[in-house]
Amino acid sequence: MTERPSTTTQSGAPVPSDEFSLTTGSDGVTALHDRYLVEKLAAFNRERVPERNPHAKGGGAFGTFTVEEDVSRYTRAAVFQPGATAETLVRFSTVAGEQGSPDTWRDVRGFALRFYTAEGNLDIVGNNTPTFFIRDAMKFPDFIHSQKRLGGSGLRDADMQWDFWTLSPESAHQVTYLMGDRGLSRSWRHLNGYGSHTYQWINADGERFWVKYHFLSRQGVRALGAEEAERIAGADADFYRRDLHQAIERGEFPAWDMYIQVMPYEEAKTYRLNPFDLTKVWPKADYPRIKVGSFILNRNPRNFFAEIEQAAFSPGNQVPGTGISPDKMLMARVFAYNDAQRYRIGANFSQLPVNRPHAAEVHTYSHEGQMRYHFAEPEHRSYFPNSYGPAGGPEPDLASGLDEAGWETDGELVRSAYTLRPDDDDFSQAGTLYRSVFTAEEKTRFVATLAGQYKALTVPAIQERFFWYWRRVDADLPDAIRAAL
Ligand code: HDE
Repeated sequence: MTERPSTTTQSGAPVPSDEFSLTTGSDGVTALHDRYLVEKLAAFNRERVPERNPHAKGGGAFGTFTVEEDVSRYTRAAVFQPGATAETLVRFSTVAGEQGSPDTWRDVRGFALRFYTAEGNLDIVGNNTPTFFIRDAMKFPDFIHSQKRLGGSGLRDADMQWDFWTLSPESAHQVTYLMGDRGLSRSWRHLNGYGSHTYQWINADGERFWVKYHFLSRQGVRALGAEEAERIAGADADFYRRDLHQAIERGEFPAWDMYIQVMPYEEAKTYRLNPFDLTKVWPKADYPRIKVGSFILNRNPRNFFAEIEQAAFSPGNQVPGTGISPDKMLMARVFAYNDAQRYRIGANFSQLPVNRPHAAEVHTYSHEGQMRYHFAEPEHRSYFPNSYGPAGGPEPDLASGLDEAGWETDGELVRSAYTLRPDDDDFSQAGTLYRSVFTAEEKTRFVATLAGQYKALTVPAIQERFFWYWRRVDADLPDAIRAAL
């Protein structure tokens, strides 16, 4: 039995007690200079960092990604070369609930995937749905506000949710996913992940391709029933977090197969749908999925707060051979995620072990700022250009890759919706999802869910628009919902 270490202050001095404050006599007054008492209480008051807003409630694990096919004709990214492997981290989450909220509330599930690659961290921060509710970032705060709590009562509100959705018809596709089985995943192991947006891959010859990322669960996609999910929400708010943690403890490592859809660069200009509109999918008949590799999750975090709560994913974390696209949501996310993390965690969040690249080195002229931990050698200059050669610091590598992803762009500055393409509309892909993808049982559950959602509405105008919205998805839905009511 090894000796237990002595408790110390945070500056290392051994402390005499973790039970008694320092007082004058046993019954006297507490001494303000009881540094250990003050330190313990002050640290306690500062334990919480602002939770993610949205995606506050989640969990995750580490694993390994392996390339199993040859997709080098589409990308030069080291992480996607034949036989390459990379450490990964995935954080799963819900969107609307706060940190203590039940895992099994109906919601979209976040699927934030990091590859710690030899060329820097690559983050694909997606959901378990291949689409999203809106297509312009300007509406994002409004969308999230409508899913959270009324300013007056502090209560969540069905009228508010459906007021926003029925006034934003572009949401229909994603809301159809949400009200279907994918809104009640059986666990984080039983859901697929999607990059959702269109991204870009660039090969060694500089040829560009548009791609969509798909991560298909090897455990299958399974759902909870609505009653079961509700019961679990009351019995165990951390049902998913516990499930993943215990599966990995048991050595039951969940795995996902990675596929991409590839659209040749030029085709994006004439494709019948706007290929950058996040509320749309690319029909697999047009762009079949191509297998890339797979990843498993085989290591639980050793410290949940340090490694999961402080994990800072960003769609802006791209590597040579990958990039973003002119998707109005994606371009805004490149700014927003690190902005949120500078606020939530601090200016040097990327220096934390979970956010620091594992396989790539960091050489930068950024320095100082709160909690700076890694620093350059003394002879390293804090400015560039400088005349001190290698010891003076790094120099940019023009052919490196940060700017290679790109596209032609020009035009008058305007605020407007995307230009509509021949097959662009807000409802037809939602109708296809309902009619052709949902099984008969899923359709029945879906209609029952909509009936339940309708019952919670109290404002006539919103009740009316609710039926208008679902009629546009499928003409039979209003009668089916009424029959279920
Ligand atoms: Fe997020 N999103 N988001 N989001 N999102 C955040 O990042 C944001 C969007 C998603 O497990 C925040 O560090 C904007 C789409 C996931 O750490 C924040 C817009 C998709 C997670 C943020 C979007 C997502 C987040 C909250 C509109 C799927 C959890 C704190 C342009 C394709 C990541 C933070 C994790 C988290 C901003 C839209 C998924 C506030 C501005 C679309 C999975 O930065």
